[in-house]
Amino acid sequence: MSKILVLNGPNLNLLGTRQPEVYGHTTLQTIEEACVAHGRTRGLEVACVQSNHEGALIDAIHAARDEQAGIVLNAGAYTHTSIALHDAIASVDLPVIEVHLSNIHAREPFRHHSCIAAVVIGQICGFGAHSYILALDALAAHLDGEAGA
Ligand code: CA2
Repeated sequence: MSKILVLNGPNLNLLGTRQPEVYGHTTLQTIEEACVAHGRTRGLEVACVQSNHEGALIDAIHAARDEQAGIVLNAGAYTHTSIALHDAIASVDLPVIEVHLSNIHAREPFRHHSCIAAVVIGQICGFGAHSYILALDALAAHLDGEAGA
């Protein structure tokens, strides 16, 4: 079983409590449980980490180098600001899939740019909690060596 890290950034611990019109009603715990369960069906052992701190996210990416075969990352607002996260992803030889609940390209202009897009294998956004499931499927296909995945 390949091990996968599902890593969530700032404020995502508040999911389901505020702004449901943007981020839905599903809590992070429910999303994480769904990732673990869906991962099993794809032969993936999913571990989940959330932090509100940029450095802790970078530490988690570094630690994944020795532990995991890939990362599903929702970097939250750090997506749009963090060159440090870009560099952390570039420094580990792991496939990373960028996910967002919302369609960042249909929102405010400051959300249109992703600092990490150039160093991930792909971006999935706009499907709510299902974005994570789609990302796990994409990562499973990538790890299975499927063409284009
Ligand atoms: O759509 C996404 O998944 C985002 O990564 C979410 C980030 C946002 O800054 C990105 O542009 C897009 C924000 C997460 C904030 O989550 C909240 C959850 C509940 C209440 C308030 C914020």
